[in-house]
Amino acid sequence: MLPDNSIIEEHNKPGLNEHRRRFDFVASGINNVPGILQQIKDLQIAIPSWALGAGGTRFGRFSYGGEPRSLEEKIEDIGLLHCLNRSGGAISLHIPWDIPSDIPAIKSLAAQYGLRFDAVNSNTFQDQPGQAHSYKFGSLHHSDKVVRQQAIDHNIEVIRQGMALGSEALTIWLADGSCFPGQLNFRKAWQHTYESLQGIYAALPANWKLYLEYKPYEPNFYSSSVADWGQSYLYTSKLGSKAFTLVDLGHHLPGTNIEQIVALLLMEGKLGGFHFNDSKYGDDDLTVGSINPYQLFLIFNELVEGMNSRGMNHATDIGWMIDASHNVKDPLEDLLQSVEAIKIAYAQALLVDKSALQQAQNNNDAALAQEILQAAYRTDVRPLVAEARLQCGGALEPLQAYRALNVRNSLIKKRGTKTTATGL
Ligand SMILES: [Mn+2]
Repeated sequence: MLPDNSIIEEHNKPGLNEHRRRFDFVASGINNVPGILQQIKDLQIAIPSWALGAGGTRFGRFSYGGEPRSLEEKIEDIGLLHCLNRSGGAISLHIPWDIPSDIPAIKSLAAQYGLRFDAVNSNTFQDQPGQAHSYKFGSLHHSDKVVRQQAIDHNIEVIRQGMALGSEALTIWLADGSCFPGQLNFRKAWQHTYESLQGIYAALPANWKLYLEYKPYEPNFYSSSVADWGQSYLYTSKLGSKAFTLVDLGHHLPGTNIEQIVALLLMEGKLGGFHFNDSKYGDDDLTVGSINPYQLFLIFNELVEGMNSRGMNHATDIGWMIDASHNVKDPLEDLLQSVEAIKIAYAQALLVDKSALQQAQNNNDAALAQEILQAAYRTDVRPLVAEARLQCGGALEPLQAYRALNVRNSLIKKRGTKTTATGL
């Protein structure tokens, strides 16, 4: 299924001269090009197993054909993306959608494609067939202890599955909340959620992290039991040193200053990971960088500055994941675009003249600070990202290569037009 390296090389050839011209131009204005290229290469983005099929809305779902029918085929798809862009070397699984039937076989398949297993995700926002108790009124925050215990046990089972695969983190997103005033006692809901999280936390292996994701609304529309970064931070700081807050970019109300949230969580050592996507209104799960690429850059600017100040490893000390859903695009094309947008924002953030910015800040020179940030943001770093990819054996233009190699058609031929991937 994977295109041979020589096929990618052949596809790259016609564009190499132009690439070289563009690369030399941008590189001539940058100090330490090899160091920057290495940092770009090292940043690997985990692809969610649930984003490989067509995403739906509550109104409908329009299949793309050739969607992966099994965990094996999801791994194949991510392997293919990684082969083209050399930047998606990890997979994030959702349990129970992706329970492996043969763990050694799945591990060896992933290794064959150069993929590792990033955070595993639990699911207490749906009822599964045969489940004893319903999550209709929540899971970890539920008023009934029996329901809470069922949700705790599920999360512990997800940890067990993840351990077998070599994952080292659990992501919890709770749909828990209420739709109407008076439905819930906020204090009790908080206490129940906290005690349930303690039960899960106690089952974490020593080298694991727990990521607690927040979201202001949906599916509940009056309150959410982990609604914002402050609430997540309250839980994770009480839980202990293995618990962190996860920032999903779409899980903020319009206009929220996400970069400031990121800076403060980093400062407190509580920023665990990201779910990248973009949004115009709410949890739209659009392609990363498609709506507000400047915000993405500003977030990465805080990340680079904050991680450097704490001596953190950019590639490994934060969980880099995409969480998106594709309604009108080929999901694989969308993921290639999303990964590219992340790498571009990261490369731009690496180019910010940090000492000049600090000086401008110390002098309260707002105009100069803006000039410095936008000088980096307006640099066309695409040749740097492409060069990093080329040096790793990837495609010069992954999306073009994907189309030229007719990947979707061959997937449809192999899997059929009516397949449906599990996911959102
Ligand atoms: Mn998410």
